[in-house]
Amino acid sequence: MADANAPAYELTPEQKYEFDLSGYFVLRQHFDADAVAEFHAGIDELQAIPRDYDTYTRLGVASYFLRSAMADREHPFWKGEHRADRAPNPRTGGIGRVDHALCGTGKFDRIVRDPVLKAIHTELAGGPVYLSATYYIEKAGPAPGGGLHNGGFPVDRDIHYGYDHTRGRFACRSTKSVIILSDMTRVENGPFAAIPGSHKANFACPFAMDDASRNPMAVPVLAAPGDVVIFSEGMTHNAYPVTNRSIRRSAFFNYMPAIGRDNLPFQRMSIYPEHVLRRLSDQADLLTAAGYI
Ligand SMILES: O=C(O)CCC(=O)C(=O)O
Repeated sequence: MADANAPAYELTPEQKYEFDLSGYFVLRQHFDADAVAEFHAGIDELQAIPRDYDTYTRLGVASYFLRSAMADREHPFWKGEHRADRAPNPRTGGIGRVDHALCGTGKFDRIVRDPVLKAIHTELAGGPVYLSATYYIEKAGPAPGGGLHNGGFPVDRDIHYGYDHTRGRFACRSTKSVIILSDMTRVENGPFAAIPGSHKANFACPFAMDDASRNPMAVPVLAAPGDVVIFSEGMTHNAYPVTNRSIRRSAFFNYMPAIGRDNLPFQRMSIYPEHVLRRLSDQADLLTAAGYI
């Protein structure tokens, strides 16, 4: 008889080895074309939300500036200012990133409910996880890749990669699924950038961190729409610059085993607003952090 408690998916020995060694692996063609189209529609919905403090606060979505903008209605974001690598799409005016995306669209719910992603991130955490951040990134080329960030050194207990040798299981504090929504099979299109193995680094990276294309340790993670890049947030990462005029879109889902430094009160999510908890009431475990009061 099938075990009702068995996880929906278990990492293969190859995936475990690759994740442990490199800090990431790619699930190829995890989502089909219909799902990809629905996620694009979700981004369109998020971009259509008026960018004013009261609307964002009422829905529960957040500016990508997070705390600094959400705690200050006078923040330049509300006056239309943006970071260079988050400039709105010059062709559509669409904003480059909206945080707490689940609060502004139901069109990412298929990702929340995805049993395989849930099982993978649970296995990588070594126990139950909750969704601590959901957002998309859109860049209209040409656009910078943004600064490479994180790594094994200095140790950051809130995001570090871990493997528990005593129990023989992963013990990662923060892992992400990057759902690829546009063609990133060519480096010109600005694929995800990774420094493989950097989640275990014992030194700060001495190479250029402001641009992956100038860092000899970085590699492009080439991927197609429907692929999912699974990575440890402790691995040094960001993106390659988009050097042509393509539009680059991906959705980010962050899974953590417990509330960390960044969760309260305006950074990552620790509890979702009522309207999201109602809509996704079958996923309550993923939407609230253990121990949250
Ligand atoms: O745009 C990307 O692919 C990477 C973005 C990134 O580094 C992040 O969201 O932490």
